Amino acid sequence: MTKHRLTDQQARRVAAQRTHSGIDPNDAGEAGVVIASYGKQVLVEHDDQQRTLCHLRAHLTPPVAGDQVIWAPSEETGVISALIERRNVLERPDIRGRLRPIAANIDLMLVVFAPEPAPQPHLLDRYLVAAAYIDVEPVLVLNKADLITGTDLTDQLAVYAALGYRTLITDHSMPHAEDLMEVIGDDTLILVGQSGVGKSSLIQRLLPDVAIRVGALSVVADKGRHTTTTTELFPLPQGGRLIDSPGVRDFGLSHLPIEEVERGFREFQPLLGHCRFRDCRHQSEPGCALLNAVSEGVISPQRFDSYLRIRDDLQSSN
Ligand SMILES: Nc1nc2c(ncn2[C@@H]2O[C@H](COP(=O)(O)OP(=O)(O)OP(=O)(O)O)[C@@H](O)[C@H]2O)c(=O)[nH]1
Ligand SMILES: [Mg+2]
Ligand SMILES: [Zn+2]
Repeated sequence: MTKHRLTDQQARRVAAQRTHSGIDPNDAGEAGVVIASYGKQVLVEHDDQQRTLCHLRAHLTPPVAGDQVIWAPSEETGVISALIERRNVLERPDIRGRLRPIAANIDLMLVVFAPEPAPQPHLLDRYLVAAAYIDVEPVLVLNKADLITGTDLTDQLAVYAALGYRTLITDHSMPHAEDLMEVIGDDTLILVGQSGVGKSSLIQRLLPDVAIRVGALSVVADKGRHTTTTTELFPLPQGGRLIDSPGVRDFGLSHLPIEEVERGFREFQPLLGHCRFRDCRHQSEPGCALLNAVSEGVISPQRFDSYLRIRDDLQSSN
């Protein structure tokens, strides 16, 4: 019960929002967390792990998984009257370039990759930029450890570990489940990554009694189909929450200003502002601090290439 009571600060925010949206501030309602959003209907979990499918009051910003809402029973379902201010929200542009929220109030982002399907170049770096932008700590997870051959992927993971990122090696039989549990703690984590890397399978391991859709890789690879189609929050009995998200082929960052992209490359930070020319584009200019760092092996050529690619997208979309 206490878990769902509003703090004074939250209550004030809700009251402010209700007044703002023309809703009677004396409206009864209780707090809940959004499990999943299906367009006009939203599944809310509230006291004692009860779940209620709710509609939205008109003009309310549609909530996403992880959102805290105020809701009240109404006929057979419920109705959401307010959205509590978000701590953060992960967003991504859709194919038409409109920014869409994916999930809210996230503590950690598990960026999952695997030997199969082969990692898309630059995708990990895009996620790291997205995580830095919303001030969420990313953890790089090399999954399907049973399929690892050679050292390419573990070498890649080591590059990120050397940059100070937390890293994990896992597989769905989870000999290292304790490592993952330790990372989760009481936090809300979102699992992101390409389709078929095993995000849902990891959640299934931690929640063996819950039916979760896990896909056959051949289907994913051949038809480009994604097994998980809705972002969904899974509360863990021992505390902590996992948010499963549909796999992606790419993660657009065209909505970010260039400074935010650069902030997402942590090894650039001590070098930015140290190029010979103040307006250095880091392309072929003499005295470029970034290019020098690449040739000295301080910045990995792959990471620098990711930066250039992300920057190209910004230019073409402006
Ligand atoms: N060999 C091996 N296969 C795995 C492992 N984890 C998952 N798989 C398989 O990989 C396939 C895809 O797993 P999912 O968990 O559905 O992948 P996903 O990342 O959730 O994919 P989307 O929902 O499409 O984004 C399934 O056939 C799983 O059985 C693993 O650790 N090792
Ligand atoms: Mg999935
Ligand atoms: Zn430069």
